[in-house]
Amino acid sequence: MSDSNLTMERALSDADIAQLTDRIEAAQTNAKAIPKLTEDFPAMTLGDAYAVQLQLLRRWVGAGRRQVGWKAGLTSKAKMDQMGVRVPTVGFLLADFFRPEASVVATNDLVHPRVECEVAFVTKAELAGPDLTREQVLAATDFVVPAIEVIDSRFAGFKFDLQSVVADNSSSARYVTGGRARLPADVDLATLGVVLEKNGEPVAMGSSAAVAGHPADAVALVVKVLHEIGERLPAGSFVMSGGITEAIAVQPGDHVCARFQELGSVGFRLG
Ligand code: 0L1
Ligand code: MG
Repeated sequence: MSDSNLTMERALSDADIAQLTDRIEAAQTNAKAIPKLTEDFPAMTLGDAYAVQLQLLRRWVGAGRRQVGWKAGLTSKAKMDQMGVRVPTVGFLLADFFRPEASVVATNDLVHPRVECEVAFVTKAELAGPDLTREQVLAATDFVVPAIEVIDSRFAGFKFDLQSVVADNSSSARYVTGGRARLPADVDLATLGVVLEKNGEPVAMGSSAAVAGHPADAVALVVKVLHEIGERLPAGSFVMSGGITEAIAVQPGDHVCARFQELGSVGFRLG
């Protein structure tokens, strides 16, 4: 990807954006892998990718689905280096992406499910603008809660680039919350440890510091990207602040459990 593709300027026509939205919608709805979008649209920019993501959001909300918030994607340095970016991506979260703790999360409607541990924020005041501080985010936070995100890349063979991932709603698929909701002032969000177990064995571990240095800074970056695409974060939003651990591939029958310091644990089975 050249730097010119990283611009928020649009290069594609409205008809192209509609066609790409059709492709992503079909891939997500039918759990069918597709080639990365830049194969047919090499001029596609980051701005085009967000135009696709927002068109998908408008279509689904127009069809009666409910948005609950946003997520940060590609927050860890390792993922950013891999994709050649310095700013996380965002993806929207719908109420129907939620699955209850201790439930069986189906995989027959997913392509490449992987799980990662995240701290989720629930806000009590609107957040907007390009330069929010950690303190402003924390002041607008009602509570934090532990979560596991099930990400799903819809691209064949995991071959994608930044534009394709962003158009694919930053691989958003499912999320599960549980454990113990806490006030942000009552926990040290900077250094929360978490261990991810699969079938009773630890498979990944990390510290919340892996998420943009501090999960509240990751939320500030989400709001910055939202500002760039003409969106804001209303009070009452649910925000997933980004993967603390690497994403671990899962298959039917697996049981996963994330054990967070201070926030308790959250687990479920894959079906
Ligand atoms: O939540 C995320 O970090 C999104 C990652 C997007 C790329 C991938 O699917 O690995
Ligand atoms: Mg994530």
